[in-house]
Amino acid sequence: MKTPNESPKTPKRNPKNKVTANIKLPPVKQGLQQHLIFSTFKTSDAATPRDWYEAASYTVRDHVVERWVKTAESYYKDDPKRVYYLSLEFLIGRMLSNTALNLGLNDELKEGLAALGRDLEATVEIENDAALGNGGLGRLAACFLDSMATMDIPAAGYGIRYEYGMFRQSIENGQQVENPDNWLRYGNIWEFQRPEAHYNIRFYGHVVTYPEDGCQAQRWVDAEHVVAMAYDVPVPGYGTETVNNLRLWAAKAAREFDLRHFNDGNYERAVQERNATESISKILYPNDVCELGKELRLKQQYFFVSASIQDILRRFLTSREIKCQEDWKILPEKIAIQLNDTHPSIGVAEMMYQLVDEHHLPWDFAWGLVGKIFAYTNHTLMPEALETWSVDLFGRLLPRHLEIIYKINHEFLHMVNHHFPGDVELLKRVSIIDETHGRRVRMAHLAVVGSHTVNGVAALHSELLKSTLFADFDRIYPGKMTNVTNGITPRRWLNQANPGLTGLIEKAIGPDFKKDLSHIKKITPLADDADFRKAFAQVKQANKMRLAEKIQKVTGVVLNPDSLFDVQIKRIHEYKRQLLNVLHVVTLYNRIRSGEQGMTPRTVIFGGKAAPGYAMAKQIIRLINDVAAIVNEDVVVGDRLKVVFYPNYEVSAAEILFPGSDLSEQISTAGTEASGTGNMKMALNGALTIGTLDGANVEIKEEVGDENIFIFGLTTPQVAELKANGYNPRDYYNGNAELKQVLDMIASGYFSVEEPGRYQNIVDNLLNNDQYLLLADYASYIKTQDEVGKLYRDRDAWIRMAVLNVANMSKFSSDRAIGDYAKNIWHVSPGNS
Ligand code: B0W
Repeated sequence: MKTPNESPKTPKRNPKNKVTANIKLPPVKQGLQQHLIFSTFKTSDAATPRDWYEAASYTVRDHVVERWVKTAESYYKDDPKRVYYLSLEFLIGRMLSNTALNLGLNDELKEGLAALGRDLEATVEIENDAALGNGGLGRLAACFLDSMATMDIPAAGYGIRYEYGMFRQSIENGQQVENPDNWLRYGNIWEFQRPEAHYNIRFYGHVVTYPEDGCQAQRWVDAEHVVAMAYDVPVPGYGTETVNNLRLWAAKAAREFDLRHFNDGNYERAVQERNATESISKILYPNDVCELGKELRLKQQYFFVSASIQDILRRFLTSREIKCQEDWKILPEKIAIQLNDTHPSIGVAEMMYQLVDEHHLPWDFAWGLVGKIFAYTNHTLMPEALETWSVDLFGRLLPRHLEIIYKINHEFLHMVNHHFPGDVELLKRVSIIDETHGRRVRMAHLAVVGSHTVNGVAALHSELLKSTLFADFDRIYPGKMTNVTNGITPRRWLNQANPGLTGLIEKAIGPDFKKDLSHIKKITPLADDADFRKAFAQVKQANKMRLAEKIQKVTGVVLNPDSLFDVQIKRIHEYKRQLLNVLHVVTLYNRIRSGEQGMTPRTVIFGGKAAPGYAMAKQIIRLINDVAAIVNEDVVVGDRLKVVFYPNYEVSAAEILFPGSDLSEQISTAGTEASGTGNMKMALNGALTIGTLDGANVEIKEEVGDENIFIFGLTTPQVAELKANGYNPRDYYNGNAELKQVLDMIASGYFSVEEPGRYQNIVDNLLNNDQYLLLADYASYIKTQDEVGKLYRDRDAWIRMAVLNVANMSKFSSDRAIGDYAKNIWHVSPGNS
């Protein structure tokens, strides 16, 4: 049997032709010189910094390609079970520095560049971030790729090669302005176009029924075609030869589609249609945690999922002979597919489509396979993030898939009815089709029904999934819901971002922690070693100076590096409560203005993007900037308080911000942040957390100990109780003089004299609604911040706590998270390739 639509012909392999057997690469310095001439066509006199970046990238790339080919060959030969991570987002950031680090080439590259009169840091800075993601969910996918390669798991990522990634944020007159992220303007050395790996993706058309083997079969006809073309990006593991693949799909117009109009002489129309088709992979939607019902977005999802599943099946089929139905049985032993949120959950229907319509397997048999292949990760409980699509739109775009979903739903509801007879309300609640809001397809329900395992991303979140969002499903499928707490890759977030701290730890306990973070625990006794604490403090100070320099360069604000660097960097969202942080800033400002002495000097740094259509989030950015303008200019304040909004927060900025932070703000309303991963990056870089008992903060507290973290605010049950009993924010406003003063100032236009009513809506919202309970948590937050300020003055005690935070971070390595997925969900063993 052969995969339909398959155009790539996988060449027959002859093991004697191994190209990798005798490759010998020149030393890095020589590679740089050669690539400068042969790849960039420049002499060293004429070379620009970009030419040097390119020469360095080509040089490092040669090394990665060598291992990449070997890995691909070994996977082909050994035919292990493969893990496929499907994600609409991969926030991978810069490639050169990370690849050099993972391949162990950093020192050689630094020396090679230095010998040629170039600086490594300046060279890597030329590279644009690959910002193919919004925030935590996309960065998690990138960290997971790093861990899977590092742990020698035969895995691949699949996503979209957006021509424009996450918008670039600039701040003009205090307001967010979105600019296109033309990251591919100068080409991308790290991707390999694979013209031979392309698939037809279909949209629209209709379904016809025809007889087949005495039954009725369906066929999707008259569809429009788009071509998905592969671009491959290497994913090198750390301290291993393994280099996995990230395959990103770009939309290309199908050739015959164009020619029709060209032949009619209607060139313009042909070009327009080509552009419309190719727009599928044009932009990443900047839409973190909020529903977006755009047709193009559904097209994006189906486009990349269909291409990926066709590719997965093509690979499965070319590695074995499939003659009969029986031969398909091993499919779940050979592939595991992880759905990164509901965005790729159409994959459940697409797999059925491929198996039943294209490969002519019986429905029940195919459904049996699907149920062993897919697993789904949920990343949020926010109702506004739960994807649904109108049945009309869905049926127009993917008529056959809608039929398939109806059939899946029919059989699912039948099963539920069998186990819970007569519970009509239950059937309504769990149906994949929501009949109560104008007939919509609930993608989360499709994902749950089609997956063998569903996981949340932190212990609390997974418990809440079971008790709220998926409570019915937990009854229907006992044991299907589980937890895998998120993690971060220590390669990028410690080794690469914080070479100072890495060097210090390595000197103390040796290099093992770099490959296996559990070794970092060995620094625990050094928290009581005065010399170590001193060295630790020096590293932190140097990182703060580096950050202060960068901030001065991008914002013009001069910082006092001896002040407490209090940092909140993440997407701007009401539930993350950047506003609560602002209320604290204004409280401090008022205390300074009222003559209070002896306060700990602070620099409060914010960073993050607001979705362009999220008016309240944009208002919050503006308020931060307006407050900063007043506070930073006030001579009474001096350098006791500074406020900074760091523009265009992205992965490369994060690499400077995390190591330079003293205090990590993780202050979401309890029960709203699924996990958070910035909280882990901060603590690993020696910042102390001020946070609520939310998301992974709960587990960070467990690891570092109650005495090494600042916890405040209502717990999840308390939040629920307060809301149930009728929360009245005005009670808190009237009962707290400092809070009242702060809100009155903001409402009266103190920070917006040219437009006094500018923030009336923010204050009205807090006083009349306050969905995220800022006012209820204010007093506790302020009190805890006061303790933070006090403790910071005892620098030695502070550093001791910071050391203990670093020492206890091993749970939050993405290697641990991937170990959990491998063992409990994918059933693959690390290093079995
Ligand atoms: C991201 C994007 C979109 C969208 O574009 O529509 C919708 C939802 C998300 C999203 N991101 N949902 N949850 C997240 C974040 O995921 C990370 C990684 O698990 C968690 O640490 C965060 O708590 C969660 O908000």
